[in-house]
Amino acid sequence: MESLDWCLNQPKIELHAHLNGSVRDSTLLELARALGERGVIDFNDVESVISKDDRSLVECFRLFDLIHVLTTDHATVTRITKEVIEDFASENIVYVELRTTPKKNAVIGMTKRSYMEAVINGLKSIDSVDVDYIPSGMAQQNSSTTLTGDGIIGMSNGSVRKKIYVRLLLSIDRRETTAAAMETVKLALEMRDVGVVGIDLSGNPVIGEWATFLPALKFAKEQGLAVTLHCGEVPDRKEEISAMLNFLPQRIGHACFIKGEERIKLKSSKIPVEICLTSNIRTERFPSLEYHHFIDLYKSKHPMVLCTDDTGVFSTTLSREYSLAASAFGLGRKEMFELTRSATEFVFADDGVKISLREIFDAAAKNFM
Ligand code: 6MZ
Repeated sequence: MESLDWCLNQPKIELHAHLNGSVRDSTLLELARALGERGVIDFNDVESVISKDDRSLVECFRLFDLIHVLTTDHATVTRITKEVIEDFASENIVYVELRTTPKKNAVIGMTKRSYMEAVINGLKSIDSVDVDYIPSGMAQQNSSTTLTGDGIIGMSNGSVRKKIYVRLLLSIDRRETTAAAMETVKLALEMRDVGVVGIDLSGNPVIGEWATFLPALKFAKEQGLAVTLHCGEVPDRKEEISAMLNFLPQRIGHACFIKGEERIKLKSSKIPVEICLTSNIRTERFPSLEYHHFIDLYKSKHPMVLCTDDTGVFSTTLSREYSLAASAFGLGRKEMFELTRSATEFVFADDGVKISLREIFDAAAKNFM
């Protein structure tokens, strides 16, 4: 296995990370204990669910419902956003697209907008690293900083701080109606000035119909938002996969069960694929990595990037995903560096960010290849 340390140190790009799936276990347990003490939940039941290591896709979605009970209030959403971004920055992720499903909860006065404002407050509250989430042209330039090549900022006072670019994707949950999906897209459009760059379609892949989400996704595309779709996550979805590929999203996630004609269509479309190895193995999409479609896509030079999906739920990190790919598919350092660097070309942020990311990887190349 390529040393985890090396994978930890190389600059990385994360494009498929769900906020509530990336919460630290320690935070979930703390929140569960507090709700247990108030008699809202039975802590012992919840503790065993959170601490369990491998879970089927069905169990996984039950866990998400439980996590949402624990996290869905404004202060907690702010807290988990802060922690998740700090965790990503600590493993030298220089650019992350964090996705989350805006939620409503009338009892506590939460609207989709106030949920997202809580996320933004989380980004604002981070002081251990520089967080760039405001798109170019709207950012306050900090003239006292210079790039040193690995996502690290050299300050004029001599101290060294990390910098992470954060952009947000709003997720439509497959349980939602057309109207709810449209509300999410409209919110995304209103929040472009605070770093929202696109829309994701996710949620339990055996629920919901493509036709329900299509009007909102079309509208998003027409309005210039980028779209990524969870596509081919479960078997026997030929029609849906075909319709999704015809839609020409800017990226797709998973793509585990794209076979035959659709596989050919995917390859000729060059739509980049977000690959989540541990998630796919834990949810039993493949018996082992040997059967994973990573290697087929990689050998045919299809655009792709390694991602975590849910670092909390699947107990992984992006560094670990690179280390796994190295050992399972024989990637060397140069290949891993190039794999993450190539994602620069399909991030949803504007060209200014792409130029900065290219500079970061160019400067880091001498140390990592
Ligand atoms: C499909 C997934 C997912 O949005 O509440 N989510 N959807 N497949 C997956 N692979 C296992 N992992 C996470 O984060 C949690 C939500 O993200 C989606 C699900 O809708 C889950 O409820 P947010 O921050």
